[in-house]
Amino acid sequence: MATSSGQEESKKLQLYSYHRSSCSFRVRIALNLKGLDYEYKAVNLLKGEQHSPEYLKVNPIGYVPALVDGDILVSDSFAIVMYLEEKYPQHPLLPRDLGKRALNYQAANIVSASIQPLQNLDVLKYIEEKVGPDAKIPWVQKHINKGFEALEKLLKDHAGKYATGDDVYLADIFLAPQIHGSIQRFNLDMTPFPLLSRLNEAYMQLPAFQDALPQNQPDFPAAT
Ligand SMILES: N[C@@H](CCC(=O)N[C@@H](CS)C(=O)NCC(=O)O)C(=O)O
Repeated sequence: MATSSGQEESKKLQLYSYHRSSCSFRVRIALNLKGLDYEYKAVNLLKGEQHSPEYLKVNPIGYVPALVDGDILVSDSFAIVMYLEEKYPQHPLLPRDLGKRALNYQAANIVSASIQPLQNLDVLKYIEEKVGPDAKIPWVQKHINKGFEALEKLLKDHAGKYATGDDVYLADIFLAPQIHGSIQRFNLDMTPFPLLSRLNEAYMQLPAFQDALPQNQPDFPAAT
């Protein structure tokens, strides 16, 4: 039987995720926006579960997220979000206008290709070991600042309530986790980024974004 979201009841989606992972957070937002129910499969990155032989069969590069939809397995948040967009057309994540669509690809890729890879766990461990523990946060902040400066300039003439107008699209799905993590994890000063700060406030009003927050995931550590 198919549900109103187009999902077959017998084939619930499965998402391999880690609560704090910004890449998983993107996919959780997309799933929520599209009203897709899914089973949460926790992969504890701090315990190194992403390197286990079982998980490497799911994603050979050993990163979360990965999505299982029946007999289809997709890894990499960008690929997963595009897959969801094509398979489940409800709540489109891309605008029809080609220029606006390209802007969404560009903003999403600044986050996914030019910011997040430089703050990945593997990279931070390397910097900590080879350069020193004190080098880690300045390194991350330098690269986030560079990306955020570009995003502020890129979006300033296009933003409405959200990054590329008054509807939530792909760019927002990538921006929200990056901004959230930059503040919470890397203590980034957001003063130079008034537009991104305003967008962050707007995202936090939306249930699809709130429900995808790290603290609302089943693998978020319980308070002791
Ligand atoms: N381009 C990939 C990057 C995936 C990625 O870097 N995932 C991080 C969490 S956000 C991870 O699994 N890191 C584990 C590690 O570095 O060992 C995507 O967008 O899914």
